[in-house]
Order: sequence, then C-alpha cells, then structure tokens
Amino acid sequence: MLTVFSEQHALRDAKTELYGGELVPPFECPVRAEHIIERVRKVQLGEIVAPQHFAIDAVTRVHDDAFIRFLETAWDEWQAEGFKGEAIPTCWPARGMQQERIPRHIEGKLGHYAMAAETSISNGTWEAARASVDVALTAQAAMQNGAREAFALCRPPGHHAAGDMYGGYCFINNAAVASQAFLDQGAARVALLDVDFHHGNGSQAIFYDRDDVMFVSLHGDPNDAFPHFLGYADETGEGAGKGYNHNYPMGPGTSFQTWGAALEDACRKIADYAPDALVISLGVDTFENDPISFFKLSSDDFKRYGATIAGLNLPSLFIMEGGYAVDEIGINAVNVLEGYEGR
Ligand code: B3N
Ligand code: ZN
Repeated sequence: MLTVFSEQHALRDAKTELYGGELVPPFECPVRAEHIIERVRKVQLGEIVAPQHFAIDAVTRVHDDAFIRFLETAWDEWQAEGFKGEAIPTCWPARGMQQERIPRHIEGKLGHYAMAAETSISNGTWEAARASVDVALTAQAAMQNGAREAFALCRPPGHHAAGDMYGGYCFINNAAVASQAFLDQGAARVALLDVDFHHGNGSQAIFYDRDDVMFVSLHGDPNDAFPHFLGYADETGEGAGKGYNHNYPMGPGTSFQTWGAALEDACRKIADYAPDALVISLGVDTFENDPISFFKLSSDDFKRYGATIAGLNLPSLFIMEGGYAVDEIGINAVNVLEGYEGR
C-alpha cells in the first residue's frame, strides 16, 4: 500500500494543552507520526512518497474562506498583541450572544472559530496543517490515478474541524477534503467511516445535509467523552442528508466484541449505500492503553478490523487521525493496514 508522508508535520509542535486546569505537554505530538512512519518502513508496507502541493481551492470546497484566512494569520495576530503563551481561546459566543459576528480582536476570533480550549495555536501550526491536507490530497490523487488503496499519514489530524471551526487537535478536515475531491473528480457517492475513538463532529457537520457522502462513526459516548455536544445516535442527517448519518456511541470499557459488532453493522450500511470510494478516518485511540480514551481494543484487534474493512471490497483511503499511546501507535495503525491487506 502507498503511504504519503510529509516531514513538515513536525512544524506542529505546540508546547501547551489545557487539561484538568493545567497547561500540560500536548498529547498530539510529533513523535506520533515518527513512530507510525518507522513502522511503515519496518513492515515494508509499500512505497512512501512526499506530498505534492495543492491549491487552496480543494480545501475551501469544504471550509469557509474566512476561516482558512483566520488559521493562516492567527499566530501572527496573537503575537502582535504581545501575548507570551500560545494562542488559547478564553471567550465564546454563549447562548443569547451574537453567534455570527466575527470580532476584530484575535481573542474574539479565537472564540468564534474554536470549539474548545485544549488546542493551542502556535508557530508552524498553519504550515503543518496545510502540509497535512496536501498529504490527504496526494493520496486521493494516487487513487484517482488507479491505486486501489492508500494511507495518508496526516498530522495534525482533521476530523473535529468543521466548515468554520477548529479544535480537538484539528485545523483542516483532511478526510472531508479528500471525500469532496473524490466527488469533484467523478464519484457519485463516498462513504466516510470514522473509527477514531472520538466522534468526528467536523466531518458530520460538513456532510450532515447531503446524500452524496454517508458519514458513519464508531466512538466513545459523548455523554462521557469529547466532543460531548455531538455524536449521539439520534443524529441521522437532515434535509437531503436524512438517513445518511449513522452514529454508534459506546460506553466506557467497550470491548472488541461490542466494537466489532458495531463495525459489522456499519459495514452493512456502507455496502447498501454502494459508494464509489471509502474514506476511513483512522484513529487508534480505541487502544486499551490509550491515555485519554476508554475503549479496550488490543493490538491484534486492529489487524482483525482491517480485514473487516477490506471485506467491503471498495477503493479505500486511510486518513490518520488520533491515537496517543505513542509507544504502540505505529504497531496499531499499521496493523489496520496490514489486516486490510490480508497480511
Ligand atoms: O478528552 C480529553 C482528555 C481526556 C482524558 C485525559 N486524561 C485522562 C489524561 C486527557 C484529555 N481532552 C479533551 C480533548 C480531546 C481531543 C481529542 C482529539 C482526538 O483524538 N480526536 O479524535
Ligand atoms: Zn480521537
């Protein structure tokens, strides 16, 4: 399987994450991608290529222009104010306040565009996010040119980013941009399967009122897990998208038996939809030893479910999302790909 990887992921190297009332070193850190690419090399998964650079137009097919300009300039604007730390939102348009107004001051802009406060914007964040979406688009282009499957080793991840919102360690929604690229290049339907521990609220929001992308997500019950305010089973789509959004929230301690049964059900829905391409938001924070999640999948389980996804027999683009057990992240992510390949 082809892997697309950019060394520029390392430009995303924030020093602070707000967790439990403290500023801690971010869970989403450069060594994650280094361990994954090491494992790709070790098992000789296949060719590894650097991304091509794509025009921003492919990104603004799913993201607002003004949001993208905000991401590009936020760090400079923050620094221009003389703030000493990394850019963290502290003020939001809460109930009864103006949701649509975009204030002039960077503090207001952060509150307008951020979904939560854990994700600091720092020097190099924009450049890394831009390289990450180039990774996804390069892998998608390889499939458009005939590859049956590809692995986009994206970092930073993307599935929490909505049309005009960042957070949950995500800035640009790599999976949504790639899904839209398939449609723009001739696909009639795309299925976006999200197996990250966290609900892909951004991907859901982007495609919620559409029937050309079916979004299917297995994740920690948002009653108990981030992002808390989206990802419930009763969110089934709206307008033309009614019936094309499927959420499988699962509780603390979920085993592979339960999770695997949900995946089988999800795959039946995808097969019935008969998409031209499958995009997989591949997070391995479902791992039993993940430090911020609560599912109980073992390293072997990742291989098993890779095989289940292969059973769909669809052109498949794997897009890297979360996973924070850094010592095992390479084994777990690549196990899915090896399981897919029947190794
Ligand atoms: O959910 C958390 C969180 C939970 C537990 C933690 N422990 C026990 C150390 C730490 C953090 N934080 C909120 C931000 C989570 C972002 C998730 C990003 C992701 O992987 N999305 O797929
Ligand atoms: Zn996650």
